[in-house]
Amino acid sequence: MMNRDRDAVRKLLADAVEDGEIVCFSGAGLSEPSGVGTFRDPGAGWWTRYDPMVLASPRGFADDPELVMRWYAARRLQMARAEPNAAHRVLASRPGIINVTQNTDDLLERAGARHLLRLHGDITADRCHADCGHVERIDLAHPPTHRPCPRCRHSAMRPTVVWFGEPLPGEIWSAAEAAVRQCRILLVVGTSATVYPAAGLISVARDAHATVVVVNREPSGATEDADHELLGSVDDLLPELLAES
Ligand code: BV8
Repeated sequence: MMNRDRDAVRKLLADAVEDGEIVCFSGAGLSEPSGVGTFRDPGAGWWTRYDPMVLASPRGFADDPELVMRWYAARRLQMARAEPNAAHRVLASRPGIINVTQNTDDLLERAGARHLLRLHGDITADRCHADCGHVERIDLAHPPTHRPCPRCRHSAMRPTVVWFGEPLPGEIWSAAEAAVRQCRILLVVGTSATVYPAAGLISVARDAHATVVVVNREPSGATEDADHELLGSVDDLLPELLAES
């Protein structure tokens, strides 16, 4: 049964104070109030200007590495100007919450989140696409464009993110699944819940009889699995729902 009652959700979250009882599964909507483009919002989303299945893929990189690295440079410049918002900060302030994020930005870390699992990698570094082991931290305010790997010179440098068609990092995925299996509440925040296997964590939570609470600006792929769904902006709703009582 869908329950949009904020007070019931606030009490549910307040009662879950032990470490790991709450897993927060987040997507691009969590960083939207910080001015970071989402992926599917009409008009604003990166996906409306470029086809993500092309640009965020090994094939897209092989076909046009200059375009792909220009796309990442534009996103990195936007992230360089972004600050953690009130939703990042309240999630980071509750040490018992395990944050499992699809986001590749560093805003949850900068807000102080300690227990963080990043399913789709980290946009703040580049690595050799041939996996020779060379990795470079990126200054988001001065993002690099297409360049060869300086160590092996067999391939080019690419962001340390998970592209479509690439596997998620095995240890992080296993840790995320295990955390969701053991949680009491899965808090689904700011995601269309359309990318797999990440979105499959919602079914993992339901199968483990956890309560699924969705906080999103609009109905999403998580709506049908939600025990509670609150519609609104994350930076308004989360501080209210997770305020220390
Ligand atoms: C895999 C990193 C297997 C890159 C991302 C064909 C070939 C291969 C695979 C597939 C295929 N067909 C399907 C698949 C599976 C594929 C997939 O799921 N495709 C989808 C499109 C159908 N998945 C994969 O390919 C995955 N890998 O399957 O590997 C494998 C196994 C072994 C060996 C080899 C292969 C890899 C998927 C990872 C892709 N990388 N990102 C980069 O960032 O450039 S995914 C990308 O989209 C983001 O990282 C994000 O994680 C993801 C989902 O987006 P959301 O975060 O949900 O954002 P979105 O804009 O969609 O929604 C935002 C929501 O927030 C909206 O609902 C909006 O209303 C709300 N909102 C906005 N503002 C606010 C708000 N809510 C509240 N407050 C606000 N202020």
